[in-house]
Amino acid sequence: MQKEDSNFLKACRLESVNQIPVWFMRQAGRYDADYRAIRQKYTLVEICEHPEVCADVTRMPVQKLGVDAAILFSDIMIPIGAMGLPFEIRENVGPIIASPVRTREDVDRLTVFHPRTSLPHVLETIELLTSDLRVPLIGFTGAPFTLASYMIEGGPSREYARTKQMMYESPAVWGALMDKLAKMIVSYGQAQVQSGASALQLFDSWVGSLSPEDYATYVFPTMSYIFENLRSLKVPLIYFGVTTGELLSQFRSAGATVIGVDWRVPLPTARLRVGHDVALQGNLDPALLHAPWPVLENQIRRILDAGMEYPGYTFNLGHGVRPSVDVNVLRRVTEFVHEYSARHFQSSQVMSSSAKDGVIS
Ligand code: 1CP
Repeated sequence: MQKEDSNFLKACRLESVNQIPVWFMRQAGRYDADYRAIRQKYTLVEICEHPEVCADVTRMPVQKLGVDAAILFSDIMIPIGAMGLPFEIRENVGPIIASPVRTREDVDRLTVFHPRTSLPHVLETIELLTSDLRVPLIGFTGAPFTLASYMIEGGPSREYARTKQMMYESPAVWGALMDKLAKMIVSYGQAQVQSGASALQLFDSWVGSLSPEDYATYVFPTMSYIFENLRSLKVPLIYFGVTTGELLSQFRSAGATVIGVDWRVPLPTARLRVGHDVALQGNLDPALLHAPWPVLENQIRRILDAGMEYPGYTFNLGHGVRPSVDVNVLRRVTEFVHEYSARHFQSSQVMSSSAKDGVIS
């Protein structure tokens, strides 16, 4: 089967599928013993610098879970290092930046790099993967607000106080930072697709900390620019953030073609907010992966019943897989989504053909 005909890409293009495609955000990672063993030998950044190892880590969830798409193993911070801002990934914390971006001079020092020269290993990994993966590969980047939050705060944050302070107090500096990140994201996204990625996801994990008004003023123009410039690549452009229920209509008008929904927004509500000409992706609460199976199954059915109402739906979590999840549960969820949705599509086909027979006879 050509990757173009895969259920995942069909769902992203709003075409009909014979079963609902599944993948999991953060599907490669610490819940998996083989990943933990590789991490004994390499840091996360070192994995990314070794294309063979990085390709293996990317393939693992496809082989083990039977998911319908692979996502490049990387981190949203990798291109930030290439912009000349050193970072480290601290165990159980996340990205740490020793010299955060606070002034106009700090922004001006960031370089807009050429992915081929500065991140050749990322593109080599994509090339390796697209030659032998049987499912589409999703490339990704962080989106400007979320990247800026790490760059300005210097690490993970809860309040984003300094980030918002720069936004409100120094809009010109904020604008310059957004512009630089947007240019980086466009060229990095283009390079990933040119190397073989079949879709791009923009992770704006923390943009839900903004009000709809502030999103419209301080982020929307940058996101529109990015989507406008990535559109000609003709691949699905997935846009995801946490607690972004009130921003979903703006996600759609910014130009995303697939909207990632977190678990706080029921899918029918998300549909009302984004309309019918974009695809949806989501939205099981990752905490449910620890629930007893009957509870979990019930909630998956509820999500699938809503998702399958319209073409253009991919099953996923409402945020990333947690390290404590049992790999067997992820496998069982994947199988259940496939089987349940295949039965649904088969029976609706039978119903529509018997309805046709009824008209003829
Ligand atoms: O070394 C480790 O194993 C540490 C955990 C880890 C992993 C597995 C980090 C540190 N990054 C990653 C890989 C990663 N990061 C992937 C892998 C591909 C896959 O999905 O299988 C992806 C897509 C990311 C993207 C990423 N990094 C996001 C966006 C998605 C999300 O979960 O919201 C964010 C916010 C980051 C920053 C980051 N990197 C690592 C951590 C622990 C964090 C979050 C820190 C925080 O809470 O702010």
